[in-house]
Amino acid sequence: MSTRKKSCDLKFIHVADTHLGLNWPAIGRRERIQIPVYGKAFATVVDAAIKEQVDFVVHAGDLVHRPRPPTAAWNRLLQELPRLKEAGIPFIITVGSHDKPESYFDRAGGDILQILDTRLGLVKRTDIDQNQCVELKTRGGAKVSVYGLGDHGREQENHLQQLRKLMNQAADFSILLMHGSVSVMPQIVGSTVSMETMEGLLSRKYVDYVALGHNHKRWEHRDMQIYNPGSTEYTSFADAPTISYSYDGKTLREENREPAEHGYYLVEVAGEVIKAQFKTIPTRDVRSIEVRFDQATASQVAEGVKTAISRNASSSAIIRPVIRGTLHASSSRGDINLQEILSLKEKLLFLEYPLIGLAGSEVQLELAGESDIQKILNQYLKARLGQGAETTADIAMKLVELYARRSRTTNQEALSIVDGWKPSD
Ligand SMILES: [Mn+2]
Repeated sequence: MSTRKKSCDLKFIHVADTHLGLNWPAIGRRERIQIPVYGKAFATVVDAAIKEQVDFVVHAGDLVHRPRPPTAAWNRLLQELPRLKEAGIPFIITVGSHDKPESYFDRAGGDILQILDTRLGLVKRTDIDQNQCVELKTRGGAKVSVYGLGDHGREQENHLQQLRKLMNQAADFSILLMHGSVSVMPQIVGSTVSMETMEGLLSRKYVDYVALGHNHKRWEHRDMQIYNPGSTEYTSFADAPTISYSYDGKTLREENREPAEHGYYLVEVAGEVIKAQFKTIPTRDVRSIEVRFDQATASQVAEGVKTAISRNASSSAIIRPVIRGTLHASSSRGDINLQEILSLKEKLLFLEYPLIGLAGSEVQLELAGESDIQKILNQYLKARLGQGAETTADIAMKLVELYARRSRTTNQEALSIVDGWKPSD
């Protein structure tokens, strides 16, 4: 809670990273639960907006997972967004890293948020490139300005400075809707702006509330009105909480359990007071199970990991085992019976291939909080190739992403990526 100089009454929802159309993890035919999961979370937010009779909804980007979303995502969007429109609730959104068209072919067709805005009138898209500010008047007569800043990579800070020049204090309540991180966040992902800039915007009352998206874990500033709700559902193990254990060869001990919350903010402004309440949405049961070993033999590692998985086993559990620590000199990484560990998958909804970060093993992966494929690839290539690993990993990732959303132009685009790379020697 905090107080402001201006006074008005309004209520809105702040949501982000709904990733409609994602299929994670790829369980496939065994369980047909994946595709509706993200759509259901989105519907929960729409239900809440209507029930709470909010004045508007702001979405901080990554409405869809792919800029050319599957029909399931379109189906859900065309089912839910008109409900908001009928209830007279504007849906204001900025462009996330996943909403942006990537290939030249897609760019020529316009981004999905633009189509939802100008063709269907279901959203109001705001970003630095057009509609920098969406102005609206609530039923109670309050004037609201929403300044949008989508994902702009390295240009994020520059663009925010440009956007700031457009800001005026004419509205009763102003929101900065941004897809990106702030430098003080514990996990910084992608486009980032400095805390100094944010402080300037808030203390000089250019904006009253900063609505963030992009980082899938919930975060809020202790004193200032900066909020990041995180994704509405788990989109990868990087969003998932970690339960840490230690295993000494006999006993498995729980050391730490991260809290996990996914949802949205219901923000109520009463006079000068802003109250942002986090509302959780039920999610699937997703966890990383980390087991630490010290001088363990390969069979002890398998035993410890199996015990840890069994403790968390259920038919709805989606689990990734993470193995950390050191091996005894008599064992090597190759001796760990991974098939034995993976055989537990029958007891779970999904068991990910174990992530191994054991010191002394052949290729050492320094595991950090985030474990996306680019990072792993980078570390692997660095260990194998040394210099030049980063560029190689970068090109490999671009090709992987390109082929994942294969189109008629994929081969051409792949060739241009490879052509564009000139070895330094
Ligand atoms: Mn996202």
